[in-house]
Amino acid sequence: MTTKTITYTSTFEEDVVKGLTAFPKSLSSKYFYDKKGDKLFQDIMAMPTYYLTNSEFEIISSQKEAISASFQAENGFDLIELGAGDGKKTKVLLKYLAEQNIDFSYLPIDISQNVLDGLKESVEKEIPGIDIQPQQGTYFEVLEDLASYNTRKKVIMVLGSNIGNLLHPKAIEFLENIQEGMNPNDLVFMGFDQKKNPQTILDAYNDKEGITAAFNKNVLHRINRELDANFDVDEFLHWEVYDPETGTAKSYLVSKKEQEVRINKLELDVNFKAWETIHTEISQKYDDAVVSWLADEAGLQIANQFTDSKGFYKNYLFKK
Ligand code: AVJ
Repeated sequence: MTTKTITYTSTFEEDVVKGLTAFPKSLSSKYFYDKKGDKLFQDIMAMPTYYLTNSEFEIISSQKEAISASFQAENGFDLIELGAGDGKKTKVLLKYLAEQNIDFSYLPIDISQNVLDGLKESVEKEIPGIDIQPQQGTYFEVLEDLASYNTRKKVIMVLGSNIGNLLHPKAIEFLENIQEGMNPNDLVFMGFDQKKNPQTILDAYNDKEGITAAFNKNVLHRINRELDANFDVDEFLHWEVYDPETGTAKSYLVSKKEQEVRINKLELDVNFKAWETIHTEISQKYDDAVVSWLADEAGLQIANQFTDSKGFYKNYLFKK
């Protein structure tokens, strides 16, 4: 018998093989974000039904004074943002800090140099004189680096309820990793989408325009493009469920029929039974009890919290 061995040249390839040969099948939501996916996520953030953006924008806009006051330190501070994106919400805070002549530097961290270049340009244009020092790399590489050479107070900021893509054990690991890079006076400022009317949550992930469906299905287009595959994307259905007991929203792609997909670059044939699923994303919703449990497990404490007028969303401030 001869066995052909193919060497996977990226973790994307490895993860696709693992996810599509497992039962049940899954693909990680981190692979949503190629150029097309980034654009679709921007479109999602602009939809009124995707309330998370407006809620967090409201919190930052209406409570910037109190938020800034909690960040301040005698020798100033470094505001380190993980996963900065287009910075729409962050800029409100940056503008306020700059207007108040508060001593701080802004260090956005992103894996994409492209994103960082665009952000730097727009921040410098809108907030002249700001000290912005983009750091390219994964969160942990950069946080480790900063912990080793940085002495002034750090405020680590993660907006957008991005932590919600992680199951609780991974979320604890993420918080713990951040905690390990913190000095005693450092803070974490992080957004957590809250449990609410389940219908509101379903509507946020199941818009009639089909933008979220396109975002979810983009991972199949991406496999087609990058791995020379032949997914018939229209033969998959975007399906969202929300469990109000656990607070977990889950996204699936459901095969509408029995079908076979060829992924040439991986020399892989994938069979789908009719109505077989690919799990693609979790978007966890929280309450105070769960957040304080996560914090406790990670060696952090809730120092303060800020919420919007509807109580849809909270930004927590954690200390060590
Ligand atoms: C960027 C992970 C916070 O889960 O709400 C939006 C991504 N997925 N619509 C979320 C997303 C579907 C979003 N996060």
